Amino acid sequence: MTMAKRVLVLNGPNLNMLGQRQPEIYGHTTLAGITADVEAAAGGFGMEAVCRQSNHEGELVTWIQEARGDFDAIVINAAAYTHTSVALLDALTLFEGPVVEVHLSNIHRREPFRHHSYISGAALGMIAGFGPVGYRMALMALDDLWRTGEETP
Ligand code: CA2
Repeated sequence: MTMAKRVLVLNGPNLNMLGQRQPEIYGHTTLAGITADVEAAAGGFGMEAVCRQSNHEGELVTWIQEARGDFDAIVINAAAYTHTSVALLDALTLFEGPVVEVHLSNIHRREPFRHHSYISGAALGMIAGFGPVGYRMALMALDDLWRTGEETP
């Protein structure tokens, strides 16, 4: 029997506030709701998802470093660190498996400072603008990648 692929799902600063503020941008779903949905969806794909959130850049960097050899892929919504963090880019670049970047909102419809992502340079692809379902879409992309072995250039 093949081992279930292990996916580390990381959420960055302030995403623990989901569902409590700015529902017009981020919706009514809480982080606990997203986590439950991701874990269930991962099970459906025969994967195991481990979800973590931190408000601290260094903690996210450490978790990415520790993921090497332990996880097969990383799904990450780095939140505001998306637009500032070379440290996260470097850590994700060192990770040997696929990285999928997720954003709840369409960052390209928002303020210009949100249009640039440092971490996209380490990601296979980015999903933005579809709210919480974006995490499930990321798992679907990984499932397809692992079943076909095909990466889009
Ligand atoms: O759209 C996304 O997922 C973002 O990564 C969310 C970040 C933002 O800085 C990025 O530009 C796009 C912000 C997360 C803040 O989460 C909140 C949750 C509830 C209330 C207020 C903020």
